Amino acid sequence: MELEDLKKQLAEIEHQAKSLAAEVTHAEALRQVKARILGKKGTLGKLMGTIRDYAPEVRGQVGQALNAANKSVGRLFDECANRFREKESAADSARAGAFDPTLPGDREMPGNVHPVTAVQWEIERVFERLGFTVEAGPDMETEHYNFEALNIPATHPARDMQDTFWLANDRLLRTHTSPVQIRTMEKFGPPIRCIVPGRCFRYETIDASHENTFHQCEGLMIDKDISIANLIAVMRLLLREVFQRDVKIRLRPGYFPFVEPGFELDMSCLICGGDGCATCKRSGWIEILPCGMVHPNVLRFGGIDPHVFTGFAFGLGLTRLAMMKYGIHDIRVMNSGDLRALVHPARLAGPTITGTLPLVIHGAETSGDAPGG
Ligand code: FA5
Repeated sequence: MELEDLKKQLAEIEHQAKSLAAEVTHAEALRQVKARILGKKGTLGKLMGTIRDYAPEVRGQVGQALNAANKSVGRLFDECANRFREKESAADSARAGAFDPTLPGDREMPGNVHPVTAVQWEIERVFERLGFTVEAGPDMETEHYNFEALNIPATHPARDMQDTFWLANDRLLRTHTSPVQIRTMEKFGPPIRCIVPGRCFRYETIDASHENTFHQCEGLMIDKDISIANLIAVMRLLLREVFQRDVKIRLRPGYFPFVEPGFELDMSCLICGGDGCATCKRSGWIEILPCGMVHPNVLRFGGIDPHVFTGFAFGLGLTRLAMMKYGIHDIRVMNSGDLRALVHPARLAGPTITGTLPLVIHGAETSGDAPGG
């Protein structure tokens, strides 16, 4: 085809495209028209492939003419498509109802501290008022601090009660916050009044009240003439301050190689009111505060003369305390990233516990009647 003929044909195609674009009423019809003209087998599409049939000296002009037509038709169809889109979104808005500026906007979910952190801060405040310092120790501990210096030698059966994750560098993930007792004795010497909130790890089966990663808060008071009466008074005060009321507790003998005598302090389960549930393993009691008088051997390991100084220590189950305080039925919620857990401190911040929130993981039922150890 001569160049002049080609130009005429292109003008016709553009004219045809204009009238077709003016006629189409919806997007699907536009798509078909577009295919008929710009598609590979369309009127213009076919011509686009003919450039190489022209003699080299006119190819430049042919290319220019074809490109100009292609651009102008493409722009025409794009404008048409935009019109359809605008029409559609206007129709959508009309369907959805008119915009009402008086409606409240989407509410952002406020951030909040984790329930364990909230309880930890509260405990820190209580103890700071009593003149205690807040200490910390490493999560990755040596066998010496975690066991040996706490009067638990390698052959001691008590090691079985706290199986843990042993690391390639001969260290272990600490099973409790008690190693920091020794570290603090070594660092400061007597008199000592400190608490140690922190993360602990145990290799154990997970259920409603047991996690492999949980928080404890150690407490240690060493001075002259410290007695069990001091221990019980401080424990009572702690629970009263945290729960803002007297909580039913029971003290029973408990064995820990690093205290003598040792006690288990249980509190009445606040999830079921003491009737028995999965969280308290149907016993009505939650084991929360093991404690006792620091064993003379432990004082010696810490470089303190047991003939001059005595002391008490406790290992509060911080995660379980947070569960009791905020009515969280299942410990697995705590490390799950379930944002509903973060609602608790804000919602229940107040002088009393007002009930429990429905945070139950299905299948959380556990067997066995013994109080959760
Ligand atoms: C100890 O860890 C002792 N170090 C506590 C202690 C310190 C006793 C000082 C005497 C003097 P126990 O293994 O019972 O003890 O753990 C203490 C608390 O941590 C428990 O009462 C419980 O509330 C919590 N706890 C223990 N294991 C878990 C677990 N797997 N998941 C969640 N909480 C746990």
